[in-house]
Amino acid sequence: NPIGVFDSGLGGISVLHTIQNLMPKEDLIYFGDSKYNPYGTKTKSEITKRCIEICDHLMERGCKAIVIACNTATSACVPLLRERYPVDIIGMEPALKVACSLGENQTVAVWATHFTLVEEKFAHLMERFDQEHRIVKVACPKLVQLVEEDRLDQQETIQKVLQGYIEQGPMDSLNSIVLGCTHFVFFKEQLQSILPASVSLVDGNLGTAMHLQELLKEKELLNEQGGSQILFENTLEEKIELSKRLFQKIGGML
Ligand code: DGN
Repeated sequence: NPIGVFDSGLGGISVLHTIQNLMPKEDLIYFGDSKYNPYGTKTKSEITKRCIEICDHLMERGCKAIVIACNTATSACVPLLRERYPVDIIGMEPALKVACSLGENQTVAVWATHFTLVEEKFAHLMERFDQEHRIVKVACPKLVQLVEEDRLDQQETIQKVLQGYIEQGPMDSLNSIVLGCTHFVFFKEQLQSILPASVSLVDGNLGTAMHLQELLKEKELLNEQGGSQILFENTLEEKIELSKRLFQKIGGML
């Protein structure tokens, strides 16, 4: 049976790639909800409704586990989805823990959607770290748009947008930026090239993929043999070709 992976659009393709790297023998279905993108500016109940519809669909497809490859959707409704479905539901979380484990007194900028940053789930996460570290939140909606609109080759525009967000965070003694939205991982290289080499970029993709692998192993659901098949679905038919292109751009194998 396949593993279902979904996002509000195309950002989760970066997670899909990490999953494929780690578990090359699994069949994967990627579901992008581009028609309803962005989730970052929607209400909790709107996001939850979309997520239920998508998970119902992935269950009908026989998925043995579902990855919410979206920090925003995870903040909105992961407990509810876990109660509702009989398979493992794995979510995303801004990798603040990783960023704060890089040293003492870290200065960290967390880039995410507005929704993720104002939700309770993130407030709890902050509480665990903001006594000992300096953490600044930066909402970056334009980066989501650049991916959805197929504008990743517009280097100059991207540079300006990234620079603007860098300036919204703490510039002095910055140790790391947490990429707390799956769309942002596509900008990793370019962002690293305009930051001092001492600034680390941290994302939660590998953590999520490893967690998924552990859960599948526990239940003896890991595929030991066979090649993987990847199926792309989207609420906007015309985004499927772009999905495949993005997947290959970051090194995914079709
Ligand atoms: N990719 C989503 C996330 O990780 O939060 C959000 C994108 C959006 O819908 N704004």
